[in-house]
Amino acid sequence: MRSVLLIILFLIITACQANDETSRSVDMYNASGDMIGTAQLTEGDGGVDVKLKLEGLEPGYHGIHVHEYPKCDPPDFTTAGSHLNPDGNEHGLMHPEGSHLGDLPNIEADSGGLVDAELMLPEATLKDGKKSLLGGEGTSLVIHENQDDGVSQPGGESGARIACGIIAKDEKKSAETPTDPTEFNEEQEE
Ligand SMILES: [Cu+2]
Ligand SMILES: [Zn+2]
Repeated sequence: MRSVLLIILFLIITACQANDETSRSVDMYNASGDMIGTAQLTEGDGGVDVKLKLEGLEPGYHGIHVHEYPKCDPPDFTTAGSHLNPDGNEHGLMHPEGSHLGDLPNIEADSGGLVDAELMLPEATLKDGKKSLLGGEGTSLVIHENQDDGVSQPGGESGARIACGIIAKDEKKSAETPTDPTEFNEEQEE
């Protein structure tokens, strides 16, 4: 009897994982590989809600976007690819032919370098589909050195990528240290 119940429980859990994703916790890392906070993603009525709690940023505004690949190799995070853009739009929330699916409003770090913000990705979803943040193996969330001007191509002149977190299809990978720091030299030849 007990094993039957366990099997039923297993089937229920498996079914839930298969097609009904409604949240994701994303650990954010800086270029030195230190964790600087988290982003809580939640499926809402009008898109995906992004709750950010971060520390250790330069005070002021920073661009932030969902990028196309679930790969955050420090220190430059170029492995995250471009902004998530399944519709082939122009970059920028203020662009007349924008915006990328992954474009977000700037975040502001206070004088102590802290960010406590709630943003919205109005067209996105965590469920299946063209506008999913969990399509393929997933995507990533990238924070930039400077403010995103909302119109310049291809990235709003927001400068270097200073932090990155994996929005992984496989939930375990969203909370995994991205890369062994001792591997930097081999991986960052440019
Ligand atoms: Cu970006
Ligand atoms: Zn963009």
